[in-house]
Amino acid sequence: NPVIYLKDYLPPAFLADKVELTFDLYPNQTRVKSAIYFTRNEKRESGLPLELHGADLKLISLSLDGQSVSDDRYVLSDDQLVITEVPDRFLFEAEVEIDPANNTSLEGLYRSNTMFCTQCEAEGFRKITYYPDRPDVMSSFTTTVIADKTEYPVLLSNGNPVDKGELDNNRHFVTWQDPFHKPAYLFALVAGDLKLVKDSFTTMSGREVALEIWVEPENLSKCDHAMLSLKNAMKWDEEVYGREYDLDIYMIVAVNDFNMGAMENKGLNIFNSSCVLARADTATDMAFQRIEGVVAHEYFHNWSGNRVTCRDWFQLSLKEGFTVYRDQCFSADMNDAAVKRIEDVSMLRTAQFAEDAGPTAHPVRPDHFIEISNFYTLTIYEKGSEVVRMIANLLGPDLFRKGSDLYFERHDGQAVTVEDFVAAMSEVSGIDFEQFMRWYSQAGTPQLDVSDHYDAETKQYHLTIRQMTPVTKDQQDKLPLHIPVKTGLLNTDGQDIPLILVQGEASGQQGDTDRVLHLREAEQTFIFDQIPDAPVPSLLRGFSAPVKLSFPYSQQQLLHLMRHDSDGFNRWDAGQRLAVDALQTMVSEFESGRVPELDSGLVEAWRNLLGSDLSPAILAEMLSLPEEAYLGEQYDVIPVDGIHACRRIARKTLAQALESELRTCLETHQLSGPYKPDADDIGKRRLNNTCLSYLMTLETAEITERVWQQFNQADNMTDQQAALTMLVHSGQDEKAREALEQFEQQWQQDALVMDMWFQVQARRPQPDALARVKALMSHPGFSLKNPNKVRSLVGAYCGQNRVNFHGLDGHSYRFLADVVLELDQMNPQIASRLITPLTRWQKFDAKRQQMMQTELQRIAQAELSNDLYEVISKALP
Ligand code: DPP
Ligand code: ZN
Repeated sequence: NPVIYLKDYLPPAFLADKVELTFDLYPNQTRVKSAIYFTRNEKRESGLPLELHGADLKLISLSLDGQSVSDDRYVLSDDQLVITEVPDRFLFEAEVEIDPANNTSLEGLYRSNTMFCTQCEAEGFRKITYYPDRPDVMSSFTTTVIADKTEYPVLLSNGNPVDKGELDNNRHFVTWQDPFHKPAYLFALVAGDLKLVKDSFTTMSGREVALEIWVEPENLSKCDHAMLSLKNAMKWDEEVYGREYDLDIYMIVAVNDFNMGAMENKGLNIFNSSCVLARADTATDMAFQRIEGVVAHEYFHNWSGNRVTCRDWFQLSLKEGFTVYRDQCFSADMNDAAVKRIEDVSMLRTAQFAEDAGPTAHPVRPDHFIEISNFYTLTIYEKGSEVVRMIANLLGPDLFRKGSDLYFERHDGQAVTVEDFVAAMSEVSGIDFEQFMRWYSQAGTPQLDVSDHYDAETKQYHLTIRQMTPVTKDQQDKLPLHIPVKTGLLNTDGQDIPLILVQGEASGQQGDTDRVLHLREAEQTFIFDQIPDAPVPSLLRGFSAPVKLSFPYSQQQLLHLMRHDSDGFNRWDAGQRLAVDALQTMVSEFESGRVPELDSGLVEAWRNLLGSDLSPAILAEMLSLPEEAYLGEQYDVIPVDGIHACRRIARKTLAQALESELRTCLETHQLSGPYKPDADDIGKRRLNNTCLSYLMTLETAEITERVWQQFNQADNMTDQQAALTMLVHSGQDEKAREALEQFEQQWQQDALVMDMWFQVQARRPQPDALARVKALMSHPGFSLKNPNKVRSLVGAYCGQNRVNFHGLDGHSYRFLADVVLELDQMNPQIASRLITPLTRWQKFDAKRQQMMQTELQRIAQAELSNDLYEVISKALP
């Protein structure tokens, strides 16, 4: 299992000027003919052989400039074709045979139900034909697709259709031409019996673009939201980044079997059906919002990814971090910005921080890998986005726009590096990013410890910040980072104090009420002048850097921030800190055998929230206790049972104490009229279901009946699914069984809705969960070959049902190892992702650690894919 290093990067020996492909599609014996015009790259020495990638290919024929290549001139191995003594310019032609129907890895060309589709990022094109499968080889592609006319009436590839016609034996063909040079990872092909939803968009320069969403016939009614999202994204990218679409046609295809969420192939996006299909009665608000975000994300890649791509895969975050940042800003503009920020930060702090502290921790730009598929991670995407966000905040909106304009213009058509991006930002702003670049090379979540001191005599306020990045598995030495800490100070009335900084570097003007402190040293003191009384600091406003920050807040101070902070994010965060403190106290009581009781201060804070005039969406966020996973992150050794038990007790205590307030809240925010997935209605539904699920902890017949009514009568999936979850996760087994049966009856034909049905059961807290999950693996709707099903059942159980997954009998650990071993034979990418919960053994007690390690060792004994091997070898003690 060779390790690939960034420092070993060399430009390609040959460039491809032009590529012509012909696919003769058959499920088991597809023939792929390629004609590639190669030119020796002047950046490399002369005389180098031609090295092409290739995997699972059967070579039929090979020729150079029309002459077949004799056996002694090439070497064929498992993953390469090497031809020696080639001229400086030549035409390479090959024919290979592949077997899409047996391609269960879902990389390269494969079958999903009855259609053919592709996934080439990162290194899937080599499963289609021999090619320099690396992003710095960019070429124009012409693709002819031939298939049976009846079974595959629709034949798609990148670019514009330029020719089509009939052939013998009921076959037909379409030829597509993509004028834009692209790396092979952006190649796509689809063939199937698909139906079309069509619309159009007029670009800012007045060009009309055809928008097409291709789906299986039964899904025609589920495309409106994706289409609307696409048009909004196109308009937004013109307005906010000045970026216009460049082809005459933009296609999206929905596919049921897909490893990722979606793929930005030039002109022909291929989507996991879960990220495109939505109808009020089948998809939740969360799904609607995810679709909006993913459609936009893939669209934005047309510039941040396709027109300007990555030089090598170590630069993955160059396109992903930037594009996530872009889609987050888009969603914030389309919805409630504060809620969006809260959701994104919650995910980052829960899951990315855990990754950054675990055995697979890696920098935003990794410097080595075995299998690049393992690096499509929260660190590359979400932390990568936070790094871009910090740059954007350091520059401000106008300079950031100038910087992105420069980056796109200067590098259009090129494959570039993180340095090129940062150089553009530095050039337009004059900011020195040298220290900042450590964010790209240093793994681990920085910890900031802040202390303060108020001097009543000088009226000065001192903030001392210490930073420390913990060592990670493969990086021992960490250097101080350049960290923007957006700060405000509240006076006793809750108003922001004008900030006059007399020591320390900060952006903004003297007298502003928000200043971004520039922390550069391991320890630094910032001094504010003319502060009349001891203030309450509001630190890291808007979550201005992806760090953990601790400050010895008193309960009074947190209540003050919760009520008055002008920064919506920090108002929420103050409430979360209060709740974490209260829950940690309960967990200590639980651990020492006492009966845990919820601090009455928290009850009163929540009562105040319910009486406040916050918007429903923010109120719903603020009323939600931190998730078990986030609470777990606060410990070195996670008290799994204590966290689960105490969180339940806390929820019930709140419901008992605040029953009438919760009922009032529920009555005040009832919705009327048809379902709309807009920010207001989503916020109201979320608030109502939050209140209802608190009340459900009381398990009275009346509340259960109310939930049952909602389950039965809801005209939208958000309310139906929320009610189903409340029933299935309650202690009322009979009701749970009835609801599940009815739901299955209603939705068994709809695979995406059934994913939720699997998930709700996988997350059930009752101790029968593992037995149920095992039984559901034999359900006719379940398949180990379908990633959505695996994620909904096995992934949800192992990743989200912590109290059962970490059961002390160790059965769940064994179960996960068994599933992963079986899955690795079919789909290595999904197998190596699914194993994640077992790799986090360091965070558990000795007994659990030992059982988890035993399973990892058992897996290590087997013959493994590169993907799984890399993760297991990092995770083993
Ligand atoms: N399809 C994945 C994404 O858009 C990888 N590019 O993030
Ligand atoms: Zn992406």
